[in-house]
Amino acid sequence: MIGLDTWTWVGLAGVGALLCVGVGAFIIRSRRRKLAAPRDVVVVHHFFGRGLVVPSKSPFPMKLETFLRMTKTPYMNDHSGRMSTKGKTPWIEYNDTQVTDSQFCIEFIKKKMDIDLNRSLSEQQKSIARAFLKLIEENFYWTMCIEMFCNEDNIPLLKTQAPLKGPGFWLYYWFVKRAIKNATWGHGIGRHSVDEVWSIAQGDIEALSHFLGNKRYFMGDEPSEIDCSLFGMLSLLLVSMQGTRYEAFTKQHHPNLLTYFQRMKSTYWADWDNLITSSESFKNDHGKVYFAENVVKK
Ligand SMILES: N[C@@H](CCC(=O)N[C@@H](CS)C(=O)NCC(=O)O)C(=O)O
Repeated sequence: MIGLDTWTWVGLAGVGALLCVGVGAFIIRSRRRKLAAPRDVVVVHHFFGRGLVVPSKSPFPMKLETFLRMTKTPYMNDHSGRMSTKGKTPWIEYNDTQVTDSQFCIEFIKKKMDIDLNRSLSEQQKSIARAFLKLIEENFYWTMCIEMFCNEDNIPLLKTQAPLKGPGFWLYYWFVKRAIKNATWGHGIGRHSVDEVWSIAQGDIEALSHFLGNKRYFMGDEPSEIDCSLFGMLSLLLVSMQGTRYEAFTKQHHPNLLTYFQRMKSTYWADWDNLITSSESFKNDHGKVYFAENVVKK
């Protein structure tokens, strides 16, 4: 009898705990309020807020925000951390439409606003830009994820930038590392050793640097779409990965990438220092509309 009662209590306690977790999760979710966005303003959803040393810890929101800045499209950021229906960030809301994936977001905005940063490129140049976009986002990006989370030399650097400290850091580290291992195993690149991946990364950095050469922008004298993606990824490589062999190799052997990065930063991100969370003047820009003056009054 006593045994049965005990198990009944254990069962009830279990159900109670599950209910508490469920209700708690519901309350937290519903508290992540939707931003009241003005009409005709693009809302960019980010996973985290601004970063310690870069305005976004992820290169994909950096790419998207750079595009919005280049095209002076009215936009605002939502840092509440809601993921897209595909479980990724960034994603956007524009009036009643949701679009996921930075590239689909750019395609959507181009169509809506009738803008095309690639208009002066030939068909052949567009093909080259597309091939480099895939190198940057589908190959090089993963090498950097592997270096940061699978090369233990970089744990001290990760600790300085992680959103959680103490035991929370190890939980965060374990969780992200596992996600990266799973994703890169499926991709294929994660089946190589960390040093083999590093040799792939060196080839990518070299290719980017050689193609850029002395040009002002990646495809020539004028900025084009590929610059948004390259700039986003260089923010990770040259700023977030400070102190790693990736950063050292690039600065030492391919300094044109650094010069290019600095030029893009001063042209499109003059407010960079005010936006990073380590800055004295950091203010969460939740609610601020960039280029509000460009909202077309209908
Ligand atoms: N192709 C996507 C990539 C976005 C992406 O990978 N975002 C990462 C953050 S850097 C993410 O949301 N990861 C969550 C996950 O994979 O579960 C894009 O261009 O938006």
